[in-house]
Amino acid sequence: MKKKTYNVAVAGATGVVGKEFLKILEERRFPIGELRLLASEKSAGTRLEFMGDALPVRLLDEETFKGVDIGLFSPGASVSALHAPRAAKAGCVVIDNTSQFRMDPLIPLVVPEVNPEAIALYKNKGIIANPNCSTIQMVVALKPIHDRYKIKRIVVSTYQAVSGAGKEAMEELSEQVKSLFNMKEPVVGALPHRIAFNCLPQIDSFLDNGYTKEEMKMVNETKKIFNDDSIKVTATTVRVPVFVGHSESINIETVKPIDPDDVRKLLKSAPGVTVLDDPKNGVYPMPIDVADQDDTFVGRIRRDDTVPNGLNLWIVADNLRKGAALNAVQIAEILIRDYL
Ligand code: 3JN
Repeated sequence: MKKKTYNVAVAGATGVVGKEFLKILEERRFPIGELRLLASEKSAGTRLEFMGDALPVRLLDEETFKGVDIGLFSPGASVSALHAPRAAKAGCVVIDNTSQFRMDPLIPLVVPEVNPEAIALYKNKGIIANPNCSTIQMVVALKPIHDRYKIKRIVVSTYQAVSGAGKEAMEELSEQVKSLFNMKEPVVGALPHRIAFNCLPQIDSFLDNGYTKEEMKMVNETKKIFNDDSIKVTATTVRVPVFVGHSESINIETVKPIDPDDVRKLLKSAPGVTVLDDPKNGVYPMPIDVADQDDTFVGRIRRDDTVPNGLNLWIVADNLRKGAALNAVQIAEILIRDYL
């Protein structure tokens, strides 16, 4: 018989994504039996609010997953590496928000609007991977275009909010702005350089090929989610002084002739997408409008006539919601509807 409620654990509950998980579970009235909030030693012992109760945050250890149906993980890749397989062994289906398992061929990498069928593969290892935030919003908007026109090549540049780097980076941006207005030297710590009134063309560390790990996540994850190794992707990822909401400037080339009006129509009926595209009246997506919203917003849709079938778009989404917690909860909703 189907369960009425499910026991859920949130690992990394005190982080920015952890807190977003709680907000979204509450908003969407996820049918929770028991909710276990888990964190490292540093944060265990504190309390977080859920549905009007102040729930204790417990230490993430080997015992914590007994009797848990679904684990929503965002504790950092090394913690997931250790605890996700343990949780899965205890019978909990883990939806992991870190990069740890994304490229494991036995573990599905899922965006519900794009490849919900891959969720069935959770049975392989008891783990489902949630893609990187920058990848998620890009594939949500490009999936309908890929299905109709077949995308050959994607050139993407990102403008990523500091919340993607965690609460320390958010505090650092605030503190640096205050310092600069008070003629004090801004303190740099959470990000590689000063972020206030600046742009940093580095997210995560550099690899030998000259790209950052964040850039290569976008390349490799897109191929896996689209199940298409032939699609060419090249990325430049940039941190900008915005608190919430990642933006992306995207150029695509397609096999079939592509028409901007057609794309606008197509995207208007695409799941999880809102088209905001009336540039003459100043209408296009911006992070300040998109923070706290569920959809992926698309604007500035226009032809690139420097190549035979080219198109430019501007895509913005809340990196903590669709880019992380919301995507994972949507996966959990399909899991309980179709599998658990
Ligand atoms: O910086 C951003 O905007 C997104 C950051 C993602 C991130 C940060 C640290 C570690 C990840 C990720 O989700 O890929 C990871 C990781 O899990 O490797």
